[in-house]
Amino acid sequence: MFDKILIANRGEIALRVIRACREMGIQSVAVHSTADADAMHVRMADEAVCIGPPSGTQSYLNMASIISACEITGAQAIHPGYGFLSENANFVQMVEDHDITFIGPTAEHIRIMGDKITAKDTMIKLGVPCVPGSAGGVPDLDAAKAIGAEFGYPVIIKATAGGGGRGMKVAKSEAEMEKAFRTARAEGKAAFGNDEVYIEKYLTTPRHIEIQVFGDGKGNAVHLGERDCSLQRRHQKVFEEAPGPCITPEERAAIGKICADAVAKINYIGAGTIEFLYEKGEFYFIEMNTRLQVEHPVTEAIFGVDLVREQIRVAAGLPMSFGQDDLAINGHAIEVRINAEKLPNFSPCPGKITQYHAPGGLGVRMDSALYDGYSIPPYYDSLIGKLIVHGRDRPEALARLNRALGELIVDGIDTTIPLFHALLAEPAVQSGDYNIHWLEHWLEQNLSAD
Ligand code: MV4
Repeated sequence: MFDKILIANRGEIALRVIRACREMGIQSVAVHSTADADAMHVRMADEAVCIGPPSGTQSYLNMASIISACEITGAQAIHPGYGFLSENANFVQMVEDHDITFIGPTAEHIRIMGDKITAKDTMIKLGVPCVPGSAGGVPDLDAAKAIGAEFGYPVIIKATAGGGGRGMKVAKSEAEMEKAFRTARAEGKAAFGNDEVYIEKYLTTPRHIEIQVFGDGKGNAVHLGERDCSLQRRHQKVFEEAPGPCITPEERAAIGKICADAVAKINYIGAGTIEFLYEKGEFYFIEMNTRLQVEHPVTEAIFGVDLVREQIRVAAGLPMSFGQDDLAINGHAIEVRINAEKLPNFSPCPGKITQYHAPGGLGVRMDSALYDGYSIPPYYDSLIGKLIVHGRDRPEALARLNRALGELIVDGIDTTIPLFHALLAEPAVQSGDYNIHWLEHWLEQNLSAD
């Protein structure tokens, strides 16, 4: 096992990893920008190294600085958290070239899943159900129109280097194809330097269901059920739950086995998430994320496992501490993302926290790097906390969320807390009867954003 791990991240996820290290008797090294000198992750880690100026590009994305920090402190492994360098195959390569262990998948797996055409092709070969559409890239407008005619409109054109909603355009008819095709291409080129696109049948009212998988890199893998993350705004998740309110145990076991078998077959190592659209009882693969996700705590809550501990174990060459037969769902968990944002437009709202009080009690977990008097810097993501509640069933989790939100105090800035009070009063949220478009429609009608 490692003696010392460097955490190449900040905020709540850095604390999350430091906590796992401490429970495992591993020393932790924080890295930070000059703007984060007073940040909680710097205080909580055993050591800290300043790696650059405020901008993410010059600090948390600065590969050379991070490797240097490892060499100076003698850290043997790097945990990337999520975002920043967590899915950067070149970084993984550089880490390994310096004989440091990357706590996460191989550069090759990150590369495969980072290119959406290669990812989909891989999943098809592994027997994972995908959205019907083009076999690989679509070279020109004529080929695009042929796909539209074959699968029927509407279709969606996606940049292969995209993901998370960037470089995607819907064409509702052949008349819309030219503009949609050119725009998706141009966005792919501008945002990622890659204009390759592929086309899928557009599913109009799906749910976003993602399967948590975990592999040991030696051909063994498990699934930890699904999370329903359908409540999103502009491709940002705001409310996530597990298990999915609409997924039956039979559906879970079937899609879970397909996913676990797929990642076992490629010797996948560590945590991964296979994202699906779910419509009319069918799962359709869209993307795989090769990292620990923001919403991993809802899975931890219902399965009673520590996913970060497992990531560290398999990275050190140890077996996972559980197999599929050891995993059973207990109750229901919900996470809400507390962002430093001002409603109704969700505009970033950094500033000084004059008062912070975290909720507590049975079934409540607050993952946050906030403290009284902390100043949220304007340079990074607006996520400032995650409130996760766990109950014996969905109604109990909802009631507990309502209770915990009432205890939570974040003064001095605007946050998304009022949004969750309002959402909990909605019959559709109470019944779990929503799809990926529900929140955008609700916001339009209730918050009149923009
Ligand atoms: C789709 C789709 C409908 N049909 N693909 C959006 C982000 C990226 N992960 C994939 N996305 C979508 N792909 C087909 N064939 C609808 C979306 C989509 C979406 C997906 C998940 C959660 C929220 C979403 C919001 C709008 C569109």
